[in-house]
Amino acid sequence: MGVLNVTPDSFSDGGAYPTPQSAVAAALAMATAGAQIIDVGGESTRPGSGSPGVATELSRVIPVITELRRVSSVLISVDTSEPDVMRAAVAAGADMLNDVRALTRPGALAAAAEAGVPVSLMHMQGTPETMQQRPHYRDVVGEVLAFLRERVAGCVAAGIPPDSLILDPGFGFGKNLEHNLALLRHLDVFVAEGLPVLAGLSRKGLISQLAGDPQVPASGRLGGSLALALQARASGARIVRVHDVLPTVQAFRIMDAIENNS
Ligand code: 7PM
Repeated sequence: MGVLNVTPDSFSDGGAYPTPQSAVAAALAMATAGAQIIDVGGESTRPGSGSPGVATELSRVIPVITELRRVSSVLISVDTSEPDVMRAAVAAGADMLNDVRALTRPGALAAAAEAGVPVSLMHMQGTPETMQQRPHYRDVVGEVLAFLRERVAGCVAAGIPPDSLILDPGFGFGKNLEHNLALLRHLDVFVAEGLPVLAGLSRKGLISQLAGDPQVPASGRLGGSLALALQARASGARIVRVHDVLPTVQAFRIMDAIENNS
């Protein structure tokens, strides 16, 4: 899954696209590089960020999804928590929903059920505004798992088929380094639920923390991002959300060849 941020303030790729066409060109480049899904997001969920509002989010993502659908059959995911954006995105051709709030906003469960597409459910502690201030867990793996199970039950009760759900522990979303490492070490626990697992680790802050240099900018985190993507893949993650598609696909193809299952 390649990340396509269509926000003016994206922290990690700095890429503000001046037009829908330029965003679509970036999406096509990721697809050519081997991305099977393009995740189009119009809300910055960076720590400390506010919500742009539904109208702004719609104006950012819908023209891009419409144009990408017109020119490509690559799978399109929409990164949103807003029911109106979910509905409009699927009407414009999106193939799946990626909600960092796991369909907790009013109307989101019903919108997703009506849309009839797969949904990724992510765990977050707190809100993007405050989540990194003081993350706390007694048992991070158990608590994240319990949350995701509760959301799966809520989705099924709302009429979403269980086999269209994807689980995501939400690396960096209300987690400190210790929490992120525990989730990564125990990713098999989530895989054992029997649903596909999505892991988003690309360019995240834990890379700087582990590399011992808080100054490493997002664009200098490729080595760490690749190590984390390979680890997630080895643990059974089925979808890895990344900014750097070409190097990630290259690394995955090498591993496929070594494992002789390419
Ligand atoms: C700050 C923190 C800025 C995190 C940007 C991010 C995920 C996601 C994002 C994830 C799923 C980024 C993230 N991360 N969706 N959206 N899983 N499902 O690095 O881990 O782009 S935003």
